[in-house]
Amino acid sequence: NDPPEQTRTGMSKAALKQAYIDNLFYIQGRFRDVASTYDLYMAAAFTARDRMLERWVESAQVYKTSHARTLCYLSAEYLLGPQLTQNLVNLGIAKVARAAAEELSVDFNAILEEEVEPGLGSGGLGRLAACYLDSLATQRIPAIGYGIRYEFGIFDQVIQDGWQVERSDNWLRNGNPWELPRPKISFAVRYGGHTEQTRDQEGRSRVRWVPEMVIKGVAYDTPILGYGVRNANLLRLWKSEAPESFDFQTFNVGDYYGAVHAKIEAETISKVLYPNDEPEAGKELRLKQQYFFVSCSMQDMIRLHRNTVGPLETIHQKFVVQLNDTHPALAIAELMRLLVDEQAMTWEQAWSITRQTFCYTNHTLLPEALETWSLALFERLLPRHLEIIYAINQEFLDQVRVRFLGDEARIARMSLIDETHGRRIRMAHLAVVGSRAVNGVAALHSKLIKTTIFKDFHELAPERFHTVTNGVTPRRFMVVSNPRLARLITATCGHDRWIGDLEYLRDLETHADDPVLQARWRQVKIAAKRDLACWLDHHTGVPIDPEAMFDIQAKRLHEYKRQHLKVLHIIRLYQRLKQDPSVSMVPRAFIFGGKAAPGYVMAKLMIKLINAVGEVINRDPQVNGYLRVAFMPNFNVKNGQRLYPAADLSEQISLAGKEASGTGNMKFSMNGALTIGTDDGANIEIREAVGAENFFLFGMTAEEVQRKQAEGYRPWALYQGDAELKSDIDLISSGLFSHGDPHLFRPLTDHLIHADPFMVLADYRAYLECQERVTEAYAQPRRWDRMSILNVARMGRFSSDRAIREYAERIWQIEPVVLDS
Ligand code: 26V
Repeated sequence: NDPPEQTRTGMSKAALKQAYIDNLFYIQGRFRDVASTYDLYMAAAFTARDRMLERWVESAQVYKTSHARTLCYLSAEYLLGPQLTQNLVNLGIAKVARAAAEELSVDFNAILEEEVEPGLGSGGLGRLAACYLDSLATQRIPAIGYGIRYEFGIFDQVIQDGWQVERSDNWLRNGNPWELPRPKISFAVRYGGHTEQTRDQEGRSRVRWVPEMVIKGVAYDTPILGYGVRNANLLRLWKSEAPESFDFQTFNVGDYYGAVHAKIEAETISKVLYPNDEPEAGKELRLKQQYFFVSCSMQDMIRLHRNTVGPLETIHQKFVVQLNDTHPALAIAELMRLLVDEQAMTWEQAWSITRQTFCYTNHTLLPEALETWSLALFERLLPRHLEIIYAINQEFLDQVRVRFLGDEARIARMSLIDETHGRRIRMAHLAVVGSRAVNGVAALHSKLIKTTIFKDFHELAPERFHTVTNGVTPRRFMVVSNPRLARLITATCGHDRWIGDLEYLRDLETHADDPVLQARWRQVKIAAKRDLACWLDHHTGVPIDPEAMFDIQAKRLHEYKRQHLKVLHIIRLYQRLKQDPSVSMVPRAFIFGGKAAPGYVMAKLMIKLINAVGEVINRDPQVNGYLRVAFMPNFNVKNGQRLYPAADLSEQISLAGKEASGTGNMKFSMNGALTIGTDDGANIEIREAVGAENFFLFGMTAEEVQRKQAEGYRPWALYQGDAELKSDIDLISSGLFSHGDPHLFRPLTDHLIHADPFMVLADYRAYLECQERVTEAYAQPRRWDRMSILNVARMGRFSSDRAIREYAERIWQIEPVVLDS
């Protein structure tokens, strides 16, 4: 038993029990017998947090005294997911904490359901940032994650009459036990106004920015623990507020309403997350958000450097800044401004430091996804930064001119200013020019950025281009979300070292044919399928037989991800059954999950189509013994954790060349699902790792796609030339799935037949044939089990720990810092 003074840090069951009771009383003001489930959740969270703080303070101290090189990860999104179990696992007390709660008659599963997740991201990019935080701490890399403390995260999705309806995500409503407000860590952020030329005491010319508006950013810190180590890092999110000097008398004499309005305007900046896959369309607030968090973060970095080692000239030796896509690329201009205008450094020295500080990761090749800002908007909001960008551009283009004499077309292509679509600033070009390293997120993607969007830049400086294939954290996506599988793996391998070093999963390989393991493996899968079926029945009213093959596609709704290709497959099977009711078929449950950007009409129509097809199939007794379709509402981290363990088949069917990496593909495979996928993103590397014979590959390669597009792609001919394809599409236009209305899905079917930019029709046949091979394999359970075990055994490479080690060694040059004890 711990002595009573250790009840805030003790790890024994007795100490944890006492801590629950104390936290319930002293923080929630409740006795055990009147506490709500939410009170109990909060008490558990505070019990975990108390134990995290010790490691956190210790890490901060060691990082400071060791002058350790530190990473600043800048990301507009962090899709953290529920924190409690994750933190208990990383504290190493998941089991004993549950036992302690249960001895107090607390239903631990019920309190876990109470937790609201911080949905501060829209999809893969934000979740990647969260996996990297976990792995940075686990790999002992000193790091600070910087971002925005959105008051409203990604919307909650409800399905009404088959349509997506968005509900605001008021995640802070009941308080957030994981964060610590730091009111003393705050910075002024300025907007608008104009600049003036002045001279300093030595007579050198300087620029003064006279802003129109000043707000402040306040730090909110969340500790991030590593697994199996004492290291803890820091996620620092900025909240916007009106400045302290806000004062009705002096601010704006007599203008009470104007003053209140200004306060609201300041608070609006960190109010809401814009999904990153929504076209920005002149969203002034989004630009304000980007500058807001970047300015706070750069000021904080300078402050930290001053507090420790000192001379500003060495800041690039102390810090590396990693840009998670272009959303934080303004940091390059902001650091220049801080060094030149506020710290009186020369332009040359400031630029040399800046260029050595930043690294940039690109996450998409889609041309419509590359960020640009209209020059007029930019100038109005950030006049000084526009001057800085002009100066960077001029210097850069002068170098290009010298290298490529007279090649004016190249100059226009490489300029930071796009003059072809009304003058716009190209954020990707700013990111490349201001960084010492640029990387893609999978091998194919990294190759493609060098030959397409950054071809000219690659010709200029090939040594700056790198590749780091994405990874995901096995702590959350195996241990937390699939405890049955984790236990079976540990029992089979005879150790749990795989949790901290995923390559150890290889120890499973020799057991792949063991009938005993296979039987247990199947039991684990069916148990997860039962859990999911129960949840889906409860939330969608679609009953699913756990014995059916669970065929799952869960990801953002996008034409390039081709959820409609999956729908065509379902319709084909439906028609086959209707035409010949005696045909035998492996029963399949098709499960979808994913949100559509609120303004993306086609993606929302795809959701409606999935639900409409489901409605017809699920209630038709002639087919519903073989086919079921369910749409999981509100796919987020928490709901994802219900899907991955239960999947037999993982759908990764993007058009080759379009999915930069994908990370869901990794989460499914790590949980024993087999993949049906195209030659795209990380699919290619997953297939290499697990073996071609354990992966269902279909469709065109990225090269074939390029060739076909160059030749002139004609979907109409494909539609006319394939009777089954035609009849599947025609069935949608017939009104069968829309209560007789032939118009509802016309935008979708017309677009497929006449344009089909993501070549659904070109891959249709290959996809159906490949699905036949899937069916055949599933009909042989022992073969399937073997493939499933081998998939898990060979997924070690896709741990985010490996990805972080590659960044640290090849790109950041940061060494781990070991804490003793
Ligand atoms: C942005 C936009 C903006 C305009 C409309 C269409 C559109 C479509 C996609 C995007 C993507 C933004 C960046 C992003 O989230 N990329 C994802 O990053 C993941 C982590 O690297 C990666 O696994 C995914 O393949 C990639 O799509």
